[in-house]
Amino acid sequence: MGAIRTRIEAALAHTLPAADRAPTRLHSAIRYAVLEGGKRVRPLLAFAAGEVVIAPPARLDAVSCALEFIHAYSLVHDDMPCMDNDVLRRGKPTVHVEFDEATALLVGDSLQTLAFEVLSQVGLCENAAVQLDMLSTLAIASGTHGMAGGQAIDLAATGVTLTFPELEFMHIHKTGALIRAAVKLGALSGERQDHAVMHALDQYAKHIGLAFQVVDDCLDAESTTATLGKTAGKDAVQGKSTYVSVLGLPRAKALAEELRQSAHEVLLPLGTRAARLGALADFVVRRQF
Ligand code: GRG
Repeated sequence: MGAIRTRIEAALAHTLPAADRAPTRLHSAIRYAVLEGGKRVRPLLAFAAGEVVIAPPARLDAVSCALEFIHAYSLVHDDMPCMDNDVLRRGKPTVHVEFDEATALLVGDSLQTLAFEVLSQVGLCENAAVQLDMLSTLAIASGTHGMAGGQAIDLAATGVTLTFPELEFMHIHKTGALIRAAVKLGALSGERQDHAVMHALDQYAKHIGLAFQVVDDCLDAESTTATLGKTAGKDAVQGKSTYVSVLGLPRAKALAEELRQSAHEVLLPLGTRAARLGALADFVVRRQF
C-alpha cells in the first residue's frame, strides 16, 4: 500500500492551505495537525473499497482528504484541555501545546469545513445525487449521530463503569462511524452502486470499525508511549471503561481476532478485488501502534 499512501500524502499536502498564505499561523497549525504522521487508515480504506468498485483515483483523493481532515480535526479537539487534555500525539506535541488553545480550536473548525468544501467541489461525481449521498454520509458520521455524539457519550462516561452493550454503543459512534463512512465513501466513488456489494462492504466496515477500537484499547493497556506516539495507559488512569477493563485483555484480544475473521468472511463474495480490504483488516487488528 506504499504507493497509495504516497498518493494520499501528496493529495493532503496539495489540498491544505499553504503555510505562507495568510493567516500563516493558522495555516501552519493546520498543516502540522494533518501532515505530521498518522497511519491514514481511513483514506486507505476508501481506496481499498474504491478498488472493489473500480473508482477513479482522483475522486478517491478528494474522499481521502475529506476523511482525514475530519479525523485530524477530531484528534486536535480531543487532545485539548477541555476534553482529553493530552500533550502528545503522533510522537509530537499536540496542536494546543505547539501553538495555543485558540489556534487548536480554529484548526479543528477549519479542517471540518474544509472536508465538506473538498467533497462538494463541482464535477467530483458525474451523478450529483451520489455526491450528495457522500456529503450526507460524512456529515452524519461526523456529527451528533456519529463521532461527535460518541465523544459526548465518552466524556459523560468518565469514571462510570459501562456494560459491554453501552461500551459498544459508544464506540460504534465515536470510532466506528467514521471508519464505516470511509468504506462507504470509497464504495460510492465507483461509477455504479451495486446493492449487494455495498451491503457486504458495510458489514466489513462495521466489523473493522469495532476491531479498531478493541485493538486501540489493548494497545493503550500494554504498549508504551514511545511505540504509540501518544500517552499510553491513559484509559486506566482516567477511569475509563474500555474493552480491556470490561472483558480483560485475553478476551479483548480474542474479540479483535473474531472481528478480523468476520471481516474476511463478508469479503469472500467480492473475490480478489477485495484483497486490499482483507489486508487492511489484518493491519487494523495486528498493528503495534
Ligand atoms: C472531538 C468531535 C470530537 C471527536 C473526537 C476520534 C475521537 C473523537 C477521539 C480520539 C480519541 C481516541 C484515542 C479514539 C480511539 C480511536 C482513535 C480514533 C484513535 C486514533 O486514530 P488513528 O489510530 O490515529 O487512526 P492516526 O494518528 O494513525 O491517524
